[in-house]
Amino acid sequence: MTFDLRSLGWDPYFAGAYAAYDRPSRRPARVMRVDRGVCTVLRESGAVRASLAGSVLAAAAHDAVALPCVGDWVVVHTWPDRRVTVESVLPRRGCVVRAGAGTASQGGVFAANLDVAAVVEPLDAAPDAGRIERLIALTVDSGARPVVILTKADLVRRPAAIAARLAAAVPDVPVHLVNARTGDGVADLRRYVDHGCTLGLLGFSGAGKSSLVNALAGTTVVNTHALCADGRGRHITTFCVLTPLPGGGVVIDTPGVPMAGRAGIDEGAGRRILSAGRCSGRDRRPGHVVGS
Ligand SMILES: Nc1nc2c(ncn2[C@@H]2O[C@H](COP(=O)(O)OP(=O)(O)OP(=O)(O)O)[C@@H](O)[C@H]2O)c(=O)[nH]1
Ligand SMILES: [Mg+2]
Repeated sequence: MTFDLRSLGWDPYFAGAYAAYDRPSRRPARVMRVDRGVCTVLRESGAVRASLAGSVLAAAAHDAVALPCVGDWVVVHTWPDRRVTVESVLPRRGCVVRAGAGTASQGGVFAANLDVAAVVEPLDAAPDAGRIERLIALTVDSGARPVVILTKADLVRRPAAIAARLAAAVPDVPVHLVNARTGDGVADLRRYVDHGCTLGLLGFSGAGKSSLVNALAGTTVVNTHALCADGRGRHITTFCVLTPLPGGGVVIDTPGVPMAGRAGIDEGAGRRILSAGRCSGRDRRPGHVVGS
């Protein structure tokens, strides 16, 4: 399988940064997954595992943020014995840090180069406007545009009324109602991956992030699992994973964000709205539930 890099998010910003590295046997690639220091990257020719070159390890010794993370664009070198190494991480347009991590330099990089960061919140588990605001705060400075996706619309009696109440708490942020089981509302999310855009999904374990990835992909690409008897998620997704979608664009699934505490998050930041990304579908009416 081959990929048009533009459908994975390659654009003039990254092409400009890559120009300095363009040499025979080097190619740009996007990080799909990082597993114990080994990256799975997508090149035009498909997915390949790549270990980290000494230059990347040396940079990471000074600052953990220099380590490649999911969503990064990197320069890979294919050696004569067909080994592939990550030689450099191209400058990020932005990255999302973990709740409580404070700053990226504390090593909490979650995912890089998101165009849209979706806060995923299930309707059946007492959705909480404060929690949604805190997750939106995580996207501040990431350069991504925040949206809210309310999942499990089939499990409550008046989903539209709950959505309208939550939407009022996050002015200027589009709010979507989705039922991943039937696919209702999923088509509206596709606008966020138009033109090779990158949609990242953030939310607590069991919120339905991986189910959304599968619904967007139209097939099962990541595992999901029923909740525990007490309604808690099982932390089924333990790595960030980037999935290319049919028709272009990519979605990044993430492990459940820890919900305890709010250290390192500027409360006011959650109320500031990020600058618009380069995606289409910029519906920015205050308190608006998309599709209602
Ligand atoms: N009824 C209903 N169930 C859903 C919906 N979306 C997800 N689920 C179920 O919720 C459970 C958890 O979904 P996941 O997609 O695994 O949740 P997750 O956010 O990826 O969880 P972690 O990987 O643990 O972070 C699964 O049993 C899903 O089938 C929905 O729209 N409606
Ligand atoms: Mg998951």
